[in-house]
Amino acid sequence: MRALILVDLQNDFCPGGALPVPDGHTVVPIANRLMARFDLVIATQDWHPRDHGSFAVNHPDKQIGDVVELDGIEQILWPVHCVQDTPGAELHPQLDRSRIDDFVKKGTERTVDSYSGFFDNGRRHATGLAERLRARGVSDVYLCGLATEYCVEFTALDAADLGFTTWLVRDACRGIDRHAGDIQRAIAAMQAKNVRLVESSALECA
Ligand code: VGL
Ligand code: ZN
Repeated sequence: MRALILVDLQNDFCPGGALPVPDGHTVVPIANRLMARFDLVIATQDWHPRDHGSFAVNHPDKQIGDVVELDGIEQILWPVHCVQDTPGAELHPQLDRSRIDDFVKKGTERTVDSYSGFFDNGRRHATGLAERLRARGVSDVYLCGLATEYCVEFTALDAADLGFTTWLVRDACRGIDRHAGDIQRAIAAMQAKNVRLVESSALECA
């Protein structure tokens, strides 16, 4: 059984949003086509309280891009984004919600960030996604969405670690590349952990 996970296809990660991923919106039509090919589709949403510790504004004298320690974990400071119940946190309006079976909200705890759809960055709390996938008999997890080297990568590495056969739908992901090469490094890191690469075209004609 295969599941498609749509990672953070939210307004704030698309052009015009608070933390835009270059060309992030171009993933949406690909995701819409892919969903028809899967029995189970789950969408993750970054879902932060306004006082979240990953926001630079919540740290005096810190700037966006600075790195701090948050509850003992290294944390990049981001602009305010994906605040709960704001338009920026909504899924992209062109995403076909009717085909999404389930939603996972993450990053809800002020004191820790959660790039992965499975665990917070400290791996202290699980979201319940793994249990939901196992309950449905999922063996293979396919990932698409934003951003390649943060939430997609962390979700992929956890999926592989949890024993799912894990696939990155390469052309259905976009990254930030804060430092040139970040996206390529992320893809290599995923491959090193046995994450397989596939193109959406191969899934659409299968
Ligand atoms: C993300 C940075 C901060 C992501 C979320 O979805 O990749 N990146 N919060
Ligand atoms: Zn976030």
